Amino acid sequence: MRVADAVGRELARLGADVVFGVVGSGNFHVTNALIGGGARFIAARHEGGATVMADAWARTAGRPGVVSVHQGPGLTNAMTGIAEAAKSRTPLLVLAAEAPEVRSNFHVDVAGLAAAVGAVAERLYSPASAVADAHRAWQTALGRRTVVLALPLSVQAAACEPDPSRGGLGGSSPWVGTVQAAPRTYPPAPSPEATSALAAVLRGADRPVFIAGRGARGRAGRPSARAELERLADACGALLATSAVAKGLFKGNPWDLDVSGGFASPLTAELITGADLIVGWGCSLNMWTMRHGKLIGTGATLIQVDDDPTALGAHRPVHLGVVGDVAETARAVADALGARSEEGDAGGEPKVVRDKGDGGSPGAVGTSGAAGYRSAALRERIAREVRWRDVPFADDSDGERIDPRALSIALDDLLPAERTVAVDSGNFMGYPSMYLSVPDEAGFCFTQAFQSIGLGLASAIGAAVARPDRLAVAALGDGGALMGVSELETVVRLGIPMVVVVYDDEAYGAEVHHFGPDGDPLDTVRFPPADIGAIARGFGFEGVAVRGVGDLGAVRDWLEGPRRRPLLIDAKITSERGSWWLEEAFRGH
Ligand SMILES: Cc1ncc(C[n+]2csc(CCOP(=O)(O)OP(=O)(O)O)c2C)c(N)n1
Ligand SMILES: [Mg+2]
Repeated sequence: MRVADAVGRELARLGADVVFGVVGSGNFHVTNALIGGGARFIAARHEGGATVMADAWARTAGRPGVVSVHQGPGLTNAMTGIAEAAKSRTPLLVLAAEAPEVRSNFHVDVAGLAAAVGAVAERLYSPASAVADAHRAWQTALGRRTVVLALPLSVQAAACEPDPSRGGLGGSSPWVGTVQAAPRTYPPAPSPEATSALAAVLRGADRPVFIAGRGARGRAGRPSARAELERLADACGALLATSAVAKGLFKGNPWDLDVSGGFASPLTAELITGADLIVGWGCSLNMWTMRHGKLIGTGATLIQVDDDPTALGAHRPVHLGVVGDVAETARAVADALGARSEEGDAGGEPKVVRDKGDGGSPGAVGTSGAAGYRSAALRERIAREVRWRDVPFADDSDGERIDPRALSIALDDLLPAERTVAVDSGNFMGYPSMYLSVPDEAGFCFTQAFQSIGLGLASAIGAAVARPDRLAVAALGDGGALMGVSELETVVRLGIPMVVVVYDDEAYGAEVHHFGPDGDPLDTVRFPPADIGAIARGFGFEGVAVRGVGDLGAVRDWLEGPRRRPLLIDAKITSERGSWWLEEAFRGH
């Protein structure tokens, strides 16, 4: 058997069941072997798109993504997506054909490229070791790493016969003996000392807030840590928030403050700033999530729980760092606090012991739990005010252009609740992130760790493939939309009934708002109007221009069905105002 076939088959057997890519000569056989092994292959139109699709698929499905690329330019085209995935700790395996001979036109330093963007470099070293090498790469990816597996052309083409005495290719692998040892306990439980220390701090807290991050999301077949965190939060009266990448995790909980950080609503920011204890659960508490520390009240205690010891204190000093899996730690600490059992609490109302009636200050400790930060009046206030769409604003739609807030609120009303929202980068990005609700954390795909524009459409495609039961909504700026435009064809070809919303200000708005106030010339970042609806129609979309909420009838009609073609909404938005959340971004440059 050829190495390319053995490796493809083996990866399919290990669980690579959806593979994205762009096929050239160097990854032709390995891709076909994956398909032969049962994988579904999704052809993208650009390797950047393919990689982002695989990344978004992995985030949404909670399993390792796989992307297959040609040697040389296939890999260099994929680099932005690889950087995004690596920074996001997405479990992703990049199958990168390699031309090792320096004289080859296709030669690049694959390992160097991988290392340059924080990915792990792996390689098929020889025909004899190739399948074991692929195993090792898969295992490393499972450990939440983005792995670039170089597939040298000569090794791929060589013969490799599995040892028949050890079972051959099939149900049980002849190479499993080479798999890296699993961590001693998985998921890692916190130490008893750390558990009691955290329980003691929670016991003493008057106004605790939990902020859950990526590490609280479900992965590798495990559900999210929502149930465990809610049980613990009930026991100590904590309010619940998330970082942007975990938006939706506590959807429906009456104490959910939604996203902390730049996207936080005024009430969310007020309540987090008022906390005397903030616990980051699988959350780095970085400059985005904490608004450069502005959301941390004077004297507040900071705690971080993470299964990766190197994450603790990486962005800001914490008073206590706990090494442990989020769900395991929350469960252990809830037990230590004597919280009611999960079974007993299932579906039960969160406890509010006594209302002090002041709308914000903590209630009294009761027998079945602690009021902590919670009171009946605060619960009502959260229900009334926590969503951005409930914050009053002066609508500056003028008939020619629609206010992006009014647009987003109208779309939130129109689009079905079962949706997956994927957001590109740019000035506009806060509008969909803040005004569109999502059903849970899998319903929000936020590929922003590298702050690249142009990834939003491919993110939406990957998420849509993972969750075909939900309506995929890609929210893009006009710049990002045109940068990633080739994948419109992929949406049409795959028959995905997607809604693409373009917040079209005919500019790189982020730069306009960044430099405009200084009086700098802006010609390099402004563009003539483009009929993006017509461009989309050329790809096979339905395309509509929207200049006011009155134009959204076309969206309503489309949603009613039969949704035969995907829909692109070219929303001509007002753009007088820079986004307030971007000030944070620019401070982080
Ligand atoms: C790949 C890449 N190139 C350039 C940038 C710099 N950049 C950040 S936002 C932005 C403008 C994006 O324009 P658009 O998609 O229309 O969104 P808007 O800011 O107008 O809302 C640019 C060019 C970037 N982040 N990523
Ligand atoms: Mg723009």
